[in-house]
Amino acid sequence: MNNTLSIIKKFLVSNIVIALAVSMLAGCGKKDESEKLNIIDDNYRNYYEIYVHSFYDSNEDGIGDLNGVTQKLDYLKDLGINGIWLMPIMPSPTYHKYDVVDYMDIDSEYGTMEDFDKLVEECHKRGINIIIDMVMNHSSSQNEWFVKACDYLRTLKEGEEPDKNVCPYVSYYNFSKEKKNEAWYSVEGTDWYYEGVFWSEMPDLNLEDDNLRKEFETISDFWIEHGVDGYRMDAAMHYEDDDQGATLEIMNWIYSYCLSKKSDFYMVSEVWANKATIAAFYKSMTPSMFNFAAAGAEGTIEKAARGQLSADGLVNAMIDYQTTYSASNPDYIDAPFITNHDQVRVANNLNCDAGDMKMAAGILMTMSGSTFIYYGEEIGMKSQGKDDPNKRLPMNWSYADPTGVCDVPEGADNDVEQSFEAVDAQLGDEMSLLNYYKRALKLRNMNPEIARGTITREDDLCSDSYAAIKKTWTRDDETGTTVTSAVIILYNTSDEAVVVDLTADEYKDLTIAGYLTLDDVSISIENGQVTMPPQSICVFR
Ligand SMILES: [Ca+2]
Ligand SMILES: [Ca+2]
Repeated sequence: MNNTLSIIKKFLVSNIVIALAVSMLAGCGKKDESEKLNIIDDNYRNYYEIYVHSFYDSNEDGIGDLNGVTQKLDYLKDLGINGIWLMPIMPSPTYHKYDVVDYMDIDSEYGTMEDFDKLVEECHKRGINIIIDMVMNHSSSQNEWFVKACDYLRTLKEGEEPDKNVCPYVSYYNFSKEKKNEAWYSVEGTDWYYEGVFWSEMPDLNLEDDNLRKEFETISDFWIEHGVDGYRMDAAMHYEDDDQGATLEIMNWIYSYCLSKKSDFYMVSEVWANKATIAAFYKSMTPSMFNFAAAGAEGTIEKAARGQLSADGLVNAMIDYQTTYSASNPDYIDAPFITNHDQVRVANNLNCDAGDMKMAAGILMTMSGSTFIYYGEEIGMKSQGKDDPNKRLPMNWSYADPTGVCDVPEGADNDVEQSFEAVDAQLGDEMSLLNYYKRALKLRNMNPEIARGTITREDDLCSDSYAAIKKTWTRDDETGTTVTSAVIILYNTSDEAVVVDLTADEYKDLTIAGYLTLDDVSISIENGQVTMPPQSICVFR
């Protein structure tokens, strides 16, 4: 179901999977690690969300930049990432840049178009796709579209109606003589108002206007020509706040346009809402919505990680997402994440409990779809309080070596105490959170069924403290032959070891394809019994 026609580009897989299974059965553990990876070039990817300002500063001006991202691609590749999402990179007056002045340029703080081209080239060399934040609900009030529209309104005589044939920009935004609610602001020097749902300096765009659509088609041509592989759609559910049908049509229009220009174009949309609303937006027939139901302090992942949700509850939630989202779009690709740039970081939510944080990472990395890691999550970075800048603090590359470490963004605190080591120290510690993430991503990259398979529940392997699912992946190989493979994923989310019986006929031939434990305890099958350490995950074939 997740794997039909349009989405999947190449199938390099099936034979490697079989070879891998055979080699592991034979106990062949000395092969080069890279040989076991089974990374498929489709739109199921392991993404990493980057706030460029706080990631890596290549020229010592204190601000992270595109060249800094390029310099850290090997770090990301080594982590197991094969997609990056850049938060807004276009010219903007704010620290967060979610108010765009020019949709076809790079903010000078971050670098140049040449730097961007170089970044894209270096990403693609490493098999890393790059998606950019496309902020289409609103522009900056300094965008020349808005400036010209307001200038034009100021030229109108008393009682004269605006004419889009004279000034097309007047239809790019929502102007009215009536202040409809608190989100409508006065156009200075006129008796007109404009809509700005998020902020007065973020006027809402009118995406039903044909001329504006042509602008975004030209903008899409521009970025696709510069090599982007997809968009992250900011505030997608707000395109037409009073008309969900119109918003779905807008999402479908921009996706269809981009797909017509690039046949494997990816799009993931921010619909910050509950499961039912996310499902409604899948009716746009665009590939992905972030799974906000699984994210954040009250989401499925963190609740299961801290033991508030049983293992059984966890796998039931996974199946529920699949059932609910696929009913709207059978080709959907789920987009789970633990937290993003708008949320309190997982380290805070889980009280910096390394075990719970590893469990959260393990759950995420065994979920279906394209996963998203927010930069710094892999080293357990903390946020502070509820203010956004404190959720976007500089990446802690090293506490000893300041090279590349960025200044805090405007409005953030300079003295946030971190609980975990920086990247350099964690890389050298096999039991660190960072190395757990690497193992989790490797497990995912070795077993493509984890992202792509259809989930069924293994009732006989489910209880409160442990539970198992099967993920079955059916696809056509390059010769057109239908190939099916499956993995079973067993979770012990409890703080106690559990013994699970695998002697039943359907389980007795299973072999272990990989596992995730909190420390260096290994998992093996002894006389048909598998002992699962506290907070562990095991993948069987
Ligand atoms: Ca810089
Ligand atoms: Ca809007």
